[in-house]
Amino acid sequence: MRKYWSDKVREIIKQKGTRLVLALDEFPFGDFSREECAEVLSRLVDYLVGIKVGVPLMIKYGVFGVAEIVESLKKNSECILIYDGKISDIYHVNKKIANMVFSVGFDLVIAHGIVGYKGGIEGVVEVARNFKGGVLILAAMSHEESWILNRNLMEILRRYSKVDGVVGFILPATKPSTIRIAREFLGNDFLIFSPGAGKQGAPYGQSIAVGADIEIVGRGIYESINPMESVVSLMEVYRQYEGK
Ligand code: BMP
Repeated sequence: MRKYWSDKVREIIKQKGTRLVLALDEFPFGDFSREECAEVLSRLVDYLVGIKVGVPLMIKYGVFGVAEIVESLKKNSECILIYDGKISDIYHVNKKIANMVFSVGFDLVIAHGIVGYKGGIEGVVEVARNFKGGVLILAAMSHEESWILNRNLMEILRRYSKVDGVVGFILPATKPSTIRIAREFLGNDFLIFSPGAGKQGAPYGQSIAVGADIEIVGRGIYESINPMESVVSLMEVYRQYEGK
């Protein structure tokens, strides 16, 4: 599945001329009603490679409520849907979580690399293979005290790059050296998604310059007065990296 998902994501990047995945941690945007928000999202989707839905939205709307939103977005435009539960439990619980989210239409799920594969993330990977979905491994994080996790970067990359079903890694834009190191180690077969640009301080586009395929942006878009203007202006930033 690795080649399938990396080709698919890179094809959408080419088609849409952007590198952006929206982190949808809040819904609706500002004071919009749910209907208005759905409308804004359906227009934004043409300027997004994908949408990442996390735990806040799942708690608010439940897996089927989120599935409804997800399905309606997929109708409008090709778009990769990512569940960011940072799955990090033992094998059989991970399996249940992965089964639920893949069965409602998610394409990729994010799992915590530090948990370990055997008896842990293996549960997510097995389910992903059944659904022909993919797993993205969180290999380093963007926040201040993330060094506790990040010092394990090489071990996580070594371990998970051997696992069929793992299609890419999440690496922080706020720590560009982790992206450089990972790209050099992984080569071009794996996808790299990077959060941390905008509100967390990394300049937009920096993660792409050092080897990421995709930038994940949340508040910079959903808190913006004009989300459409924000996604269009980010396209200009990513245009510099066309063909990279
Ligand atoms: P924002 O652009 O609003 O800072 O959002 C960043 C998004 O990326 C959030 O959804 C967060 O869960 C995610 N993220 C992150 O910020 N740092 C990490 O190390 C890993 C993440 O998944």
